Amino acid sequence: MIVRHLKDAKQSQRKVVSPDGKWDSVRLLLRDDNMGFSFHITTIKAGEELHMHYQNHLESVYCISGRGEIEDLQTEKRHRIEPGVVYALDKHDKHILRAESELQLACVFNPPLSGQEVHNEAGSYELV
Ligand code: 9YT
Repeated sequence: MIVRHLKDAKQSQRKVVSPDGKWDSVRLLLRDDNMGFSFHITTIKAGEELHMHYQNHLESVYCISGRGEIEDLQTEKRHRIEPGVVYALDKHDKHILRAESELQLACVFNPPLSGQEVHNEAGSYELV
């Protein structure tokens, strides 16, 4: 069994800050944990806009707190993000995430991140 506390993970290398300072993420479960997915608590700063396209991963995101929107760049449809909403990028959907207030999100990646990934120019993570 694996048991961890967010407050301890925040004080460790599990916490990563994006190079542009727009978000940080505490990777509570990573590939080495052999769960078949990784699990992250991600915080996006108020007013930020992230362009992402996870070509190599499936991702599902649950909003714990904050308000924003996600825009599906294929359909141009915008969906409200607020506590209780989950979105799943089941088609490797190219999207923009906008944080109107600070967003706290629980994110799951399949395949799991190893912890070393950074976004490439396409807003994607390479497979490690
Ligand atoms: C909201 C979102 O796409 N989060 C991705 C996870 C986070 N950027 C991380 O841990 O790398």
